[in-house]
Amino acid sequence: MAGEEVGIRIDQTLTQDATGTMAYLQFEAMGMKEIKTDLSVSYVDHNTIQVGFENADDHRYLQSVAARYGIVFSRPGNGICHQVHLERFGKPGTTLLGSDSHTPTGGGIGQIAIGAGGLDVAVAMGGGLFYLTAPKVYKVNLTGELKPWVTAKDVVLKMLEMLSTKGNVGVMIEYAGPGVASLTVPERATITNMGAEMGVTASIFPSDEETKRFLAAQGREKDWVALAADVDATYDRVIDVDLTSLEPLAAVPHSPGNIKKITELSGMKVDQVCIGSCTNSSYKDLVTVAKILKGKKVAPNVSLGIAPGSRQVMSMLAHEGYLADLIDSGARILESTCGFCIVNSLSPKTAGVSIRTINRNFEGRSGTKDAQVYLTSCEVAAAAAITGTFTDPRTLTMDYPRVQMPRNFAIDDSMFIFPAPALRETAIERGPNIGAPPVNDALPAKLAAEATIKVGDKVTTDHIMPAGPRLKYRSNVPTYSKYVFENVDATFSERAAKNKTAGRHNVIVAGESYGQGSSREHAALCPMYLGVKAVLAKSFERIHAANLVNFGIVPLTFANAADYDAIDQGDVLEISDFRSAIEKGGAIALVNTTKGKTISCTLSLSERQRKIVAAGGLLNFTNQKG
Ligand code: MIC
Ligand code: SF4
Repeated sequence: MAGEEVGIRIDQTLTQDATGTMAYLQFEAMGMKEIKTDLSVSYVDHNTIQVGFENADDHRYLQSVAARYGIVFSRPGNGICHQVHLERFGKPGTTLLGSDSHTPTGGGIGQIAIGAGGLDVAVAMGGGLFYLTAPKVYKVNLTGELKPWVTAKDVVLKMLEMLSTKGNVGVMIEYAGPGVASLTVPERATITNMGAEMGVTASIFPSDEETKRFLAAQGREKDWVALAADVDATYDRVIDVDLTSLEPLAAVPHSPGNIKKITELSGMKVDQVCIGSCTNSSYKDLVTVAKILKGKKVAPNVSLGIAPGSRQVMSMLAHEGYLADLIDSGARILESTCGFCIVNSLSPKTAGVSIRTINRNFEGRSGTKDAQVYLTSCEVAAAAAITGTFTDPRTLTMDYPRVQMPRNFAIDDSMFIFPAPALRETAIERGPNIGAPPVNDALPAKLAAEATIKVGDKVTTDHIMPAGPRLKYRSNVPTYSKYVFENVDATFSERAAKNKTAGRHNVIVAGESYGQGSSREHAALCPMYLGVKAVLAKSFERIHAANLVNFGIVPLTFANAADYDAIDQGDVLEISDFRSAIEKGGAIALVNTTKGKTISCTLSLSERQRKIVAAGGLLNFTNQKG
């Protein structure tokens, strides 16, 4: 029944380095001895900047843990987790749980692929169920065919225009209809990838002849099964998208849901173009870019960075001569990693206009606070790189380069380290920056707190826990905690820590759709470390709400959204029967003693989740159960 909590078995897991260290530290803290999934892969793709010893130590820790517990290790340089997983491991009809919000990329190959916090992934690796709200299912009926220069990115930007970035919690999207057959697997994956920006749990395509061709070209035809929805399936909503009617689009600053037509932006000067990320860096994407750039030069006012999504893509571009076309155009060729997408390089100039083929343009996420980031297809990005302005690619004086999918991809799995009995004796290597996961106390009987910070709508986990230069502290919670809300309110962490020392609790007050974006559980873990006991918001996004529960922070919702205005930052808040009210469930009365007003809050947690928060989080809960 939609809305009820269900537990599902997980066949495959993936982690990446930035969330992975904490996931494996938690796996160890739960006393797990080996993995129970069919396949678990640990990718190193996010933080490869390696200024200082921290990242290199993290990589070595991950490699040693993988060897010891029977996990496949994808070495740095092998590519971005979602792109590589699609190429080498994704299997139609299986479940995949990943400690990264873009894990739903796997829906492009017919997997039920879901993003989650690292602790949930650790539990799944150990054979535990993954709990989620049984979803509502929307069917997207695709008809027609994309016109030249219009792409899968434009399909998903159109979807974002229709569904927006909020209000879709607890929804799964199934793509169907006659238009599906015209889309290649990587194009389908571009669409399912950005379901994360809508806040849906997962998006899925059928597994058809095209899926079979892709798997065969990857030497994995045996992984194929035919999958399609039952003809009499019923849906909570049906959305029709006529592919023929679409045109090139962009998400404009500062949300993936702010959609405009490229024709509305034509002529605007561009400072930077970045092509890559798990959304748009497949072989087909980059060969198309190479064909557009061939024989031309990057405009003098533009800096163009290109990061191929995987070593497979990079190697094929090199062997087939396309890499030379990119280099000759003046593009800056970057490693096959997340790179600029996670602020590891290429922050734009002050107030710079940056066109990116990525999936998120949250304010400040590029590393430059006042940068204006636009999200587009590779075609629009390449056109802007040569003209120096937003250009409708349909106006370029060339035919659309229709790139065929290769009959055979270049398969080379030599940069994976596969599990082997001899490796099971590996000693785990822990650098000095790697600490044990912090332990929380059980939920206090009474909440006596300050509204330590009040934020608005659509606060992302990037706002809560910045990445970029702070990323190297992911394995060191005491240090990373100093940067909670760094770019929103730089003194928050200090104030929260002071309250904690004085025996006062902290509460975060927020508007709608709190916790959008990244799955980073540090956005719950570090506030927990600072003594945050509850977040009171108008609404929450799925992964973040689950992470709050996992770390013993209560996600409370305003029963009446207008009461948001009845709390100011600094107000004293109390719930006299905090713990027992949470244990019981139902309505909760919070008293704002500063204003002398009682605020009614609701708690939409299952009984299992209420027990977890009462215990102070999932680690305590699991250890209690023995
Ligand atoms: C992102 O795109 O925001 C990230 C970086 O991939 C995150 C994971 C992280 O914060 O490490 C995500 O999407 O979950
Ligand atoms: Fe990496 Fe960016 Fe994809 Fe996140 S969205 S996995 S940072 S490429």
